[in-house]
Amino acid sequence: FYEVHEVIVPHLGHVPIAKGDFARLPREVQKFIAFYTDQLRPRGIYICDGSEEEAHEVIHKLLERGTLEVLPKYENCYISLNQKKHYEMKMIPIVSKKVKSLKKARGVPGTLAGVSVYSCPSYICRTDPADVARVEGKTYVCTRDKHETVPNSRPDAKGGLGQWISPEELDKELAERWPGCMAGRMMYVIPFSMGPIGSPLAKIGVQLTDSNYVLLCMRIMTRVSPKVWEILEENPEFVKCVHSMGCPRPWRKKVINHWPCNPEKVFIVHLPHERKVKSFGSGYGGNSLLGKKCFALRIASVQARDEGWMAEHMLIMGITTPAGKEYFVAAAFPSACGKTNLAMIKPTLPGYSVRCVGDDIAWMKFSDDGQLRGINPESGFFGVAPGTNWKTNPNAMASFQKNSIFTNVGKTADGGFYWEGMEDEIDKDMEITTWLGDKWKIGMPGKAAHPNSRFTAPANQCPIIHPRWEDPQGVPIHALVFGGRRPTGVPLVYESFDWPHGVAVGASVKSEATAAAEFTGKKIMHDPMAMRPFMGYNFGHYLQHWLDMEKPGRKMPKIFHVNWFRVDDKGQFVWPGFGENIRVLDWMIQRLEGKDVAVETPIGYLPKKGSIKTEGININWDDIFTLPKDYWVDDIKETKKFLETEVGDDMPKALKEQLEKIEQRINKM
Ligand code: GTP
Ligand code: SPV
Ligand code: MN
Repeated sequence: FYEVHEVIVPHLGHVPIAKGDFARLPREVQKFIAFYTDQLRPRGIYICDGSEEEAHEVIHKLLERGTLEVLPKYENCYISLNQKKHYEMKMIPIVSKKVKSLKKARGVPGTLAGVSVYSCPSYICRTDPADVARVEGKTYVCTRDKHETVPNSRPDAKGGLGQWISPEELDKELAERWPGCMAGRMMYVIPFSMGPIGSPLAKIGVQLTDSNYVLLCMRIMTRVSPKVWEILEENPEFVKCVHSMGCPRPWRKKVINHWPCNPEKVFIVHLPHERKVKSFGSGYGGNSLLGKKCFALRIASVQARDEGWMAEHMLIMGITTPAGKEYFVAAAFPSACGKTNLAMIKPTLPGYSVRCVGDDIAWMKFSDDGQLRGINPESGFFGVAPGTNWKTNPNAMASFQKNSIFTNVGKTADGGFYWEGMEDEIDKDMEITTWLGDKWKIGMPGKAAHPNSRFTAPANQCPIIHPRWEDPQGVPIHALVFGGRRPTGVPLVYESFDWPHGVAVGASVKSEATAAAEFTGKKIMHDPMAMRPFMGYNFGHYLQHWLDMEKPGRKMPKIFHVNWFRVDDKGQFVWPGFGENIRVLDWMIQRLEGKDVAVETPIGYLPKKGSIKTEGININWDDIFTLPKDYWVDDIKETKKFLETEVGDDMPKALKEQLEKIEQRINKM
């Protein structure tokens, strides 16, 4: 446990350094800290070192304050399911009175399967119910030139592809939020690497935050390490991330669930030229863990544009065939549409094995030999909890049995996590406290967990994490996949004819709205490349960047489109999904291996009847693969209109041509 050193750094005035050695930080970092200390007025500066002691200290504070609650471990769950014999338990020195009494109530410390248990290594957190998802409406990119950020769209455009703010307007918005916003709070300085530390594909960031919950999650999601300071001594470039919950002391309003935030004033802005992110008012995932969407997608997409690579909202997985050949696939699905589940699937086809490299973000670059290679810039999973269970995603379940944080899930009376989808895995009569704090039981109206409740788990705890997931050179990417929630009309899988057609397929991605952002209802939304909420620059230029990736000498990956979410007239999914999705991956691999298992259709190559292995599952081929002409005539018309209206003048010519060709083919169906 730290002592507050009375170190007073002259140009910071009398703001104590609670931990760390300010004098030894790289010069640029000192300036960054000094500037924001002056503006935000925290009560102290805590320079993080990523150590275990630091985690214990922060957890201790959060438990004492009540933001986190201990969850007892999952004895019954994994023993009865015969999961890994047992997980090593970490001893966490918890000393607060409150926690001691909790431990007593459960009879901990005790033993389980011969392992001493001193305290539970996972935690549950309930946010202010007004702070539960990304807030796209309050997320901006600021550039002097508007056209750099948003396309020259047509007058009737709705403007969903990026949100621009001028520097002048930004100054006004910042002025009414930031000055003094950390008063009475500690400012944590977090040095982190996106990607394996020292990898040529990795990038450095430093985040300032007044939330120790955010620090705890950043420690899981990124590589927090003092080694970052050494890297910055050689190359002082880093992405400057500043985050505040926007709740200075003394608190002027009631703080709900020990989660001080400022929902009315949420404001997230990206300054791509300055490589800077400023996020105010929210502690939720994509709004506050700035290494994730803000840096690794919005800022990095600009870096990728400038440096000739790709920053995408994609999982990366390795699939080893029964013949022992391994293929790597990167797949982009909109938020809450199945990336984490696919990245970790437990294949149902014999002889196949899958290993996970990443579940949300891919940074990819063509190497000199023309091979696309990708890394996962993150080091943890921030996954959707509802729907996850030992049947649908046992690998995710195993990943979060320790050292994990559960946000806005329910809690069982025996101290476990609970969410919709776990009905068959707990006692039906179990008393549950919902994410809103109400008493609840299975079968009662309402939900135990928020639909966007999440687990935050270290990637290296995933039983199928790929041995090369931290390879500094990345893994070779053989295929790209797009998909979304498409209840009608869209077949299980199809393959694009070539790279430009594949780009058109990606640009046409649509999906039913999900709980990952502020949208409600079952509206079908456009989400080109699954990147609509995460673009850092003009979407038209981004589509051109995709087209420009194709160059002589490069091995262009095949591009596929999948849909796990087609339903029949009773609203039931026509495809079993999850582990059975290996059957679709198997078909893609047959295509990568040059097998003649496809038929040409107006939208792309579809599987020849019978070429998807369907033994052992009960499906109707036609339900899954028919292409209703009326549907597709309307669909391409609507997609073309959307892109032409929204991307307007910036629509790449080659893409326009692709869409026209698709339309012509469909009209001739
Ligand atoms: P983000 O973390 O928001 O980017 O989401 P994601 O794309 O990683 O989605 P995730 O894998 O967490 O899945 C979201 C929801 O879709 C969960 O409730 C899953 O249970 C459900 N889901 C995932 N895969 C399938 C599938 O193959 N079939 C069906 N029916 N549902 C699925
Ligand atoms: C998503 O919404 O795509 C997520 C969750 O992965 S968040 O980190 O909140 O963006
Ligand atoms: Mn995501």
